[in-house]
Formats: sequence, structure tokens, C-alpha cells
Amino acid sequence: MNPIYTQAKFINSSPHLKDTPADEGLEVAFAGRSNAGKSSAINTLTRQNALARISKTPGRTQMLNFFEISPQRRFVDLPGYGYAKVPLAVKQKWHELMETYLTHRKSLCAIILVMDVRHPLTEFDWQMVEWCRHTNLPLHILLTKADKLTYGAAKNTLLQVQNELKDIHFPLSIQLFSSLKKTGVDEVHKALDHLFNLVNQDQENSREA
Ligand SMILES: Nc1nc2c(ncn2[C@@H]2O[C@H](COP(=O)(O)OP(=O)(O)OP(=O)(O)O)[C@@H](O)[C@H]2O)c(=O)[nH]1
Ligand SMILES: [Mg+2]
Repeated sequence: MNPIYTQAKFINSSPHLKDTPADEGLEVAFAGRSNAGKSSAINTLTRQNALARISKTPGRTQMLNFFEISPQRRFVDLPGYGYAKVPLAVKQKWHELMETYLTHRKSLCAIILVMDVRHPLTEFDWQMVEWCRHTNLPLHILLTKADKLTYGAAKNTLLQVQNELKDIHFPLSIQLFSSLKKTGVDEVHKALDHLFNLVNQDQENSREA
């Protein structure tokens, strides 16, 4: 594993694109339905229990939360979408924030789309897939909470989702994941190494070792 992920540090939270870290370097955004497990995935991937805030209450993350992985490389925990009980005004605000972020953020280099393995490909998930296809933004999908299903059932969902997305041609990969059981972590780190252009550096490191 590339050790940089465990060195992640919280930078700041912002309800708008002002007051965000300078739009330089590379940023990977974690998107997905409210309560899908985005913040938990960030904690699992960085091996830190309380880096991103987790909540049993859906809709908890309403801001853009930035984390520095290494200088010029960041994660962003995006507010979750699709929680029915959120008031309309909050939903509209969310829509504006997401649209502004996705349209204007130059350092955004990839989306990690987090979906509950039991409820994959909701309407908003499809919108995110379409957005990435439209803008050629690499997309890595985590089917998380895989611990909630038997291995066979989780694998079946993976195949189904792969099948549903098979005709979509742009950098796209899909995997099973569990923050509870810490499964699929190496696979995400490898995907991130590519997205963050760390592969060559990694090879250099192993040559030096
Ligand atoms: N069993 C299981 N529970 C999980 C997993 N990942 C997250 N959870 C639980 O799901 C709930 C929501 O997790 P969060 O990480 O806060 O979800 P989120 O996508 O960040 O939610 P919002 O911030 O509301 O958008 C919490 O109760 C977590 O403990 C997982 O892999 N397995
Ligand atoms: Mg969250």
C-alpha cells in the first residue's frame, strides 16, 4: 500500500466554493447517496477512525469537506444526495453546490461513486455516471456495505452493475467494498494510485527499496 493515504489530514469544510483549498493539483471526490458510506470509506482508506464524520442520521454531510493526502493531492467528501426527508430548500442548495463544484473545479480528476451494494444505481447515481461520461471524468464505483450480503449475493450485484454499465465507454471501474470488514481496500488504493498519477513514483520507490 502507498503510505501516503494514512497521512491524510483534514483541511476544511465549506458550504460553497469560496474558502476552499486552492484549485491546484489533483482532487478525487467521493460522491453518492446520503448514508451510502462515503465518509466511512474515506476513514477506512486512510486508516483513521474519525477523519471524516460518520453519522447514523442521513444527510449529515452538507458541506464540501477537504482532506490533504499529500501536497497537491486531496480527497473531497461531497454532501450525500437523495435523502427524502431533507427540506426542498436544502435539496436545491445541494444541487447548486454540486453543479458549481463539478463544473468549475479544475483540479477534480476523478469521482469515487459510493453506492450501497443493496441499492445500486439510483437515479442520482445514473446522473453522476452520465456526468462523468459526458465530461470524460474517470469514475471508480464502490459497492459498499458488502458485509451486509453473502459473498455470492454481493458478487452477483457486482456482475449486474458491471453488466448495466458495460456499454459505457470511458475510464470506469467497479468493485465491492466494506468499511466494516475493511475489504476491497487494496483495490481502491491501486485505483487511487492511478488516478493520482502515483504509479510511476511507486515504482521508483520499490526500485529504491
Ligand atoms: N455494515 C456496514 N455499515 C457501514 C459501512 N459503511 C458505512 N456504514 C454505516 O452507514 C452509516 C452511514 O455512513 P456514512 O459514512 O456516514 O455515510 P455517508 O455516505 O457519508 O452519509 P452522508 O454524510 O449522510 O451523505 C453509518 O451508520 C455507518 O456506520 C459498511 O461498509 N458496512
Ligand atoms: Mg458523510
